[in-house]
Amino acid sequence: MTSGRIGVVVATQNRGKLAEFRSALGDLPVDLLSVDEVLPEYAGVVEDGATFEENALKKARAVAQSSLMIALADDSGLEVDALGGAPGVRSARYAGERATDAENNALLLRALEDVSDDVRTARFRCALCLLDPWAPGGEAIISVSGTCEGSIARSPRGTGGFGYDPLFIVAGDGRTHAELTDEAKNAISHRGRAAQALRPRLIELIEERARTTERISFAP
Ligand code: ITT
Repeated sequence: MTSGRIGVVVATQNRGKLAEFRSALGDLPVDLLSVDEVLPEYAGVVEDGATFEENALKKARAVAQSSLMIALADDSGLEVDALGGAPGVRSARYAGERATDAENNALLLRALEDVSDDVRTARFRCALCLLDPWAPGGEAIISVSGTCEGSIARSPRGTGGFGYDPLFIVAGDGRTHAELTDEAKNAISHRGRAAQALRPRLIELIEERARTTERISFAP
């Protein structure tokens, strides 16, 4: 880490999320470190929260407490209206505990087989939690969120992104998330929007840290 930058460990084992954070926030003086390099033993948390926010807080707390670093966690998923909001917080495990993206997508297509095009509406939601374990007075938590409206295609399209991206048609665009470049997805996606909401708060934190560092006098 170079001086004047802060290190933030990204509390995710999903490489797609990490890449999107690096693209959305990489211009800030922040080193977004992967949890694998900071905590090689980290095996994730039990994601039993009822909301994306609860799960994001749980992930951020686990990683911040183990690493003693500022941690950024993301909990996200797809809500399909015709399925009463499923898969929701279970998006990663929709087709089973260790389901692959292909298995989750196949199950989603089967579940929507008889659902007509006009009622295949859905949205991605993303809750971000940034936790600073060194904040004066205890841990400081920044929570932000983002959504992206769309609908579910009848077959996969595109090769970009990850997860349900090949099935998620962006409202008002017509392309799936997987047909967009990384930059174009970040400009409109649930995660990109949440990252934009986080940006000013993260800048404040960096400036606060810079002021604190100026007050520290190092022995010669
Ligand atoms: P971490 O918990 O380690 O961050 P994860 O992939 O298990 O990784 P979640 O528990 O938040 O993350 O599950 C989110 C799932 O929702 C993810 O596995 C995808 O299936 C789906 N998802 C979330 N954001 C997505 C996106 O931008 N594009 C496509 N699918 C997405």
